[in-house]
Amino acid sequence: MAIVYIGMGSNMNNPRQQLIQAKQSLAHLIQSQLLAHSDLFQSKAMTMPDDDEPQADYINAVVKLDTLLTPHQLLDECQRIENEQGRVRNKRWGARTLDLDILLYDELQFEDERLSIPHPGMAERDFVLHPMYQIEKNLMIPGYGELHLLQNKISAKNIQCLGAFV
Ligand code: A4P
Ligand code: MG
Repeated sequence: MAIVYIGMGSNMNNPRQQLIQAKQSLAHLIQSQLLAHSDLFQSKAMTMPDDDEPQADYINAVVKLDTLLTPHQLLDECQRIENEQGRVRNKRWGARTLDLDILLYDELQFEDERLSIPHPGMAERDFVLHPMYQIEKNLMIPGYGELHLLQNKISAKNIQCLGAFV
């Protein structure tokens, strides 16, 4: 049994509703149990430096699960849920109905052509660290260090907590 954290994000087609629906799908995931979830957070879209197309704000949250799925099986399930919710991939960091990122899978550090764990960039992202810290104060992020130290370094001034994720 592995403990996993999944980051959820949406900035298209009623983001709040997208996250609610995705949380329900994750709660029904085979061989898995939803253990906890953060509040909902809103932030400005982080975009590619050369991308000047305006994007709507994101709504983000983090959920914690236990699972018997392997990392690749979990990625398949996350991509199935993204596709069910109308995810279209046109450009990197483009607007999306739903993005599910596997942030952590136990203490695993792993990289192949489909999967990088921990999720790249997570240790510098306010919209990942602050929701995650709500769920778990004492957590080691493999390769990056303790969550509370990382979270402490990242200002919360650019994200707004929208309250309970229900
Ligand atoms: N992939 C590799 N590792 C993982 C992992 N740990 N979890 C691969 C999930 N997928 C992983 O992802 C591209 C490929 O990454 C997948 O096919 C999978 O095999 P994608 O979702 O198709 O594309 P993407 O999300 O545009 O790319 P990327 O690099 O994953 O972007 P991020 O890091 O997910 O960032 N601004 C705000 N405010 N809030 C956000 O949530 N999110 C993004 C996307 C940009 N700006 C944002 C936010
Ligand atoms: Mg992604």
